[in-house]
Amino acid sequence: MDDASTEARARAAPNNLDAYWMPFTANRQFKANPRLLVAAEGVHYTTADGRRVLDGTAGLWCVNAGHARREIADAVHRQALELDYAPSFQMGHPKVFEAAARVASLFPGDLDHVFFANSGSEAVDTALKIAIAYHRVRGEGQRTRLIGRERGYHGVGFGGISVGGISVNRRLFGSLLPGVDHLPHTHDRAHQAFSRGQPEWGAHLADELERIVALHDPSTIAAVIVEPMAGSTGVLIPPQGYLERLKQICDRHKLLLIFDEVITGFGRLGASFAVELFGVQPDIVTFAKGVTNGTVPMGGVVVRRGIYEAFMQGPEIAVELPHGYTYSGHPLAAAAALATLDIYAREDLFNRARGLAKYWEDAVHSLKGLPHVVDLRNLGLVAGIELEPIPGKPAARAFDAFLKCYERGVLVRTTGDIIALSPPLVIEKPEIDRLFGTIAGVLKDAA
Ligand code: PXG
Repeated sequence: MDDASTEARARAAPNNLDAYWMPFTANRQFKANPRLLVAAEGVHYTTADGRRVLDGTAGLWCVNAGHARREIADAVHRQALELDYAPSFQMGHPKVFEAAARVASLFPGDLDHVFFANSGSEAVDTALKIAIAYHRVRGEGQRTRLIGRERGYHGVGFGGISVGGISVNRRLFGSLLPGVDHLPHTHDRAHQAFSRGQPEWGAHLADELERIVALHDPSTIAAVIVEPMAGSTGVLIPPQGYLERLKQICDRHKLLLIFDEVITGFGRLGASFAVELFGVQPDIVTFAKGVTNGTVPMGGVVVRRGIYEAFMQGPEIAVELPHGYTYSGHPLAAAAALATLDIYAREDLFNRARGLAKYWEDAVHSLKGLPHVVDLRNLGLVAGIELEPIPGKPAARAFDAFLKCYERGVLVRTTGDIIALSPPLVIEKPEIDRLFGTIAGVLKDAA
């Protein structure tokens, strides 16, 4: 290629949407009609055509303290100048130790050791590997099976899609991990529709774990992984007593219980984590997203002390867990995490979310009776609005609502025919009114 055409291509690049293969996006639809965000502040985005859009989704469930927080931006900037990168293997830097201690301090009991990754998917892979390896180092290497749940989302690594239960995320990708089974999901509209908070019906669905355990024999099972509240699949709220029962069955058979708190962590449910909200203590917790307020990629795994200690044996110079990432505990992510945790504490944002949850719940359920609304669900600052699918066109009704809301200045997320909402925890009541007022208008106009 000659110089002139290279230059021409470079000049054209800013307006060329072709090269970027967008994740989890209808690429052709998007590129024909792009939705570009160019700035953000507080609970609003600014679009490329200069419109302000209310962020009903905290980005992708991650910007819990609201956008453009100066303290976080300054901390990241300072860190990049002071120590841009430090090797994560066999070397350390102060902020990653501090970040681990600060994350651990949000958990009760002996959930007190933290392994860092760079995303929720990596956190899930890490948790599954630790669970299997834990049994192995204790001399129970036959415990290799993993139990997930239908409609579960645990990111997109092979481990995550194997234990995950969303079939469209699995079907293109071959045979996945062997030795995986799934619990049934906990959602049943016939018994639960329009529940406020946790549905009363469904705790017994945890007993399905007994059936699975009997089938495979408990001595072959390493761990059970669930989202305490399933987010991506369309906001499935755990029935009252369900998680408690799951925990009892895991304890009875010595299965590790993993809570995937990538979405539910850092105040989303009106508590630090679902562990705190439900008072159920798993053995391993994954987190990501809100740990840095979405500013710098970071994820991680919190484990009980006994799990960490099980690995701390053998020669002292031996690597105890052959696992980790170049960017585990990256200095910029650690700096962002510390600044983010400071904001959460200083502004008491988890309690703020709890305080707003009732207002939010009433706003969610004000949509009852609108055209095609077949269910409404809520917990903390999360909502699921389930719409009747257009016959023969699954997901089309919700996607249309997403586009119309965006045109009217409100960003929502959809999955199938469910609208999922999860605003920054700093949202104000008039903004909640605007969010639901806009959705109500769109649903009425589309009818
Ligand atoms: N576990 C859970 C419970 C998640 O929700 C992941 C793992 C994976 O995280 P990463 O950082 O690898 O994407 C997630 C991610 C949505 C949506 O709109 C949800 C997620 C990601 C993108 C969109 O529901 N959750």
